This record gives sequence, C-alpha cells and structure tokens, in this order.
Amino acid sequence: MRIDILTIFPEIFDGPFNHSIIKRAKEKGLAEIHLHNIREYTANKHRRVDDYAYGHGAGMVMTIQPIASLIDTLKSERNYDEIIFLTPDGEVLKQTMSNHLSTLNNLIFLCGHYKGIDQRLREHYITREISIGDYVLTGGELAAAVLADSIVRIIPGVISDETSALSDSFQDGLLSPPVYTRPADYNGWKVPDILLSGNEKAIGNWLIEKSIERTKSRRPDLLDEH
Ligand code: 6GU
Repeated sequence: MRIDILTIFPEIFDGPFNHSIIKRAKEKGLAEIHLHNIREYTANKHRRVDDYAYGHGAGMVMTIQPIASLIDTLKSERNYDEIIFLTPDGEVLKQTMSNHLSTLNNLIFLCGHYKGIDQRLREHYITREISIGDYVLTGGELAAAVLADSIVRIIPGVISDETSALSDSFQDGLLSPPVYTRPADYNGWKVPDILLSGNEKAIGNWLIEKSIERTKSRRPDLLDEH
C-alpha cells in the first residue's frame, strides 16, 4: 500500500507516522507514506496557493493549479485506486470503509484548508470525500492522519497477532468488552472471577455478553444497524 498525502503543512505528519504500529508497517515494507507540499507546485510568483472566493467575501479557497499539477505528476507515475479529499462535508468514516480501503494499492489523500478547495477539483479529480466526524478541524491533516492510521493498522501482517485487528471495537459491529491485566487483586479491586476460571467457553460467552451490554448502553445506534 502506498499513500500520497497532499498538504500545505507536511510537518504535521512528523509525529503520527513515526511511532508504534505505523512505523513498523513502514519498516516491514507493508506501507509507504509520501508527503507532498502543495506549495512547491504553485506557479504563482508569490507562492500563493489560495485566493478569494467568488461571489461571497468570507474566507479563502485553495486554487486549482498547484493541486492539479501535483495530482497530474503523481498520476503520470502510477495508477491510483482512489483520490480522497478530507473534508467535513464528506461521507463519515466507518470501520467498513477503512477495511475496504486497506485492500487497495495506491491512494492519494488531499488535505484541505481555509474554506475548502475550488469545486472544479472536486468534480474532476476527487473520487471520494471523507469526514472523520461531525465537528470541524482546522484542516484536513489530522483527519488524513486518522484515516491513514485506521487503514494501515489492518493491512495483513502489520499487527503481529492476526486476530487482534479482527477483535477491535466496530469490527463485528460491537464495542470491545472490558480488559484486565495483573494483578488479579489491586488493593481490593478484583478482576472478575470468570476471567481467572480457565473455562474458555464460559469466558467467551462472558466477553460477548459484556460487548453487547456496553454497546447497548453506550452506542445503541450500532445495534440498530444490524
Ligand atoms: Cl476531513 N476536515 C476538517 N477540516 N474537519 C473535519 C474533518 C475533515 N472531519 C471532521 N472534521
């Protein structure tokens, strides 16, 4: 999997991709993440990448030329499965979308800023528009980092314990059950007896029961989806 991220703030990504699971995925050669600074592709002599919105005064809009030049360059080098624009008015990200995207080879993520990007880019280049939830962020960068993380971590081989990604919250439409580790008794706070019983079948049933309980109380909307 190769992800090309188009941004005016490439430094934002220094943190999220250089630690833990995503770092390991890159080291194992399972994921490549390439950052591209949109500003390096502008033909404007003042290096501008934005301009006033036509028709109404409020806010700046990212111009077509630098983004189009950058995407054209990338498309001349390989075929892309999806060109994704991260935007609060996109389709809200769900685990099923990450699962699907993790099966693809080449993705472009375009991070927007200001009041957005010229609509013509959305019509002529973008194949998919994704939001990470109903709240507004300063720009698409943190959303792109979230999307990349959710996709890369489930590429086969990235997480060593194969069953681990499948038992995540949301993978089966339920929240995960509570987890405990040693000690079995912390100053009187005890781990539920059943988890110490060694009875695998009873433990399995208990975990499912707790998952359902948690989902019912916290996210009843997930149960409605079934
Ligand atoms: Cl993708 N971008 C911005 N700016 N805000 C968001 C978002 C994206 N998703 C949720 N909020």
